[in-house]
Amino acid sequence: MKPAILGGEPAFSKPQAVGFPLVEPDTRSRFHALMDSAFERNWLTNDGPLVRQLERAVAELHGVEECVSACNATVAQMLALRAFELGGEVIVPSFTFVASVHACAWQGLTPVFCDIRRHDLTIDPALVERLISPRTSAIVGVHAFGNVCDVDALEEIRRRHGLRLIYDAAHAFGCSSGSQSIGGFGDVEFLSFHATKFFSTFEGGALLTRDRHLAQALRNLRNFGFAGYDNVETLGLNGKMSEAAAAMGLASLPALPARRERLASTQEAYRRHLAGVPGIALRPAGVSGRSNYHYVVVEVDAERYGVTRDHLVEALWRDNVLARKYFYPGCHRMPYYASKAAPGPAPLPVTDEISERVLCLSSNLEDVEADTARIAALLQVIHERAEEVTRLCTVAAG
Ligand code: T4K
Repeated sequence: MKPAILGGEPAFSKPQAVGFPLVEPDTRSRFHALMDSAFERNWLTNDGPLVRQLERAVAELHGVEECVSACNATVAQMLALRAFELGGEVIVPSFTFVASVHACAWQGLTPVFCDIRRHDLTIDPALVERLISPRTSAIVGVHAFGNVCDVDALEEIRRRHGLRLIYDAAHAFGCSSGSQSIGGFGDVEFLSFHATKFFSTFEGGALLTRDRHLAQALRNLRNFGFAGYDNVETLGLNGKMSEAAAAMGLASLPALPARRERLASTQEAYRRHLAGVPGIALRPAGVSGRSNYHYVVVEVDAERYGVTRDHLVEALWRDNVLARKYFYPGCHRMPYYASKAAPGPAPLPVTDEISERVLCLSSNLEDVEADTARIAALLQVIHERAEEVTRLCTVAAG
């Protein structure tokens, strides 16, 4: 096999994207039937019957009393922050998708960046403790790639300091800490149902909580602040989910057990095939407990591999393997946040190191065994021809 960057034919004729939507043929036909029912009812949004049905199903699946759907996870997080009327500073990991931080900043809160733990890439409770100041009002933990945060340690910190604790569970649909499902940790957790996620409603998200009063406040906030007809009690916005989005979610639910199994065997196939490639390590899924196996996260040790992570990503794209650098750079290095930090970005050594080393590969492959073998073979050849690959990447960049 000759990598495309060295003049070979691309290893894949079609792009292999990290975010390929997971849509089985049965899911499609169920979706069409549910959409027909919505058209027959002539009820398309505003807390419709499909939305309510989906909320009940997602709550049940996660073992919590309340699920409040939203138009996406970013808005869901904003609703949670607004419901608690937070001010001041929020402690948040820098190693996350920027939405987790933007949602705080949109609410006028100051994000205080915290480093992560190397073994599971989630916020480090020992460091959270050191960042707490009189201005701190909340902690946002992110269940990165489905690894659930150290919920016990964070709960203990929150109690002792009287803070709000919110979990970004965008990656963690159906995941658990030990045997306990996500959904009931902290004050509230929110999911993303974006098209690229394990469970999708095209765009969408949801807030999970055990607190009925909080759930009612969130429902009012997502509907412009209305508490009944003509009665606006709070500063709300439009965060509603449509019936089309809910139809997609309901259509997907029966497919989830098989989808999860398929993703688990995809991870296993990657693990087998990548095992012999020097300097390449598949990060374990489900460090905290049950995983949905959606993100295939690879760590590149550039010294052993011979090619940097960035050059590897560049080479892979030429072969139609559309690897993504989730999450690079750390949010504290993004110009918008770095320029605000005084006297400069906080030192976050683990975030800096990990964000230079990780990449994600597609988990939605047509032929799991053959495709993972081909991707591993490609990584092996790139390693063997490291010098040439690096030279060509450098020339292209210069
Ligand atoms: N917190 C965390 C930890 C998150 O990861 C996210 C979002 C959020 C909060 C916020 O959730 P939402 O507000 O979005 O519900 C994507 C997604 O847009 C974003 O939802 C996701 N995390 C993030 C990790 O990835 P991009 O801009 O990197 O993805 P994009 O659009 O380039 O798609 C990735 C790949 O997927 C593309 O190469 C092509 C493929 N793709 C994508 C779509 C949308 C398809 O094949 N079909 C498609 O329909 O952000």
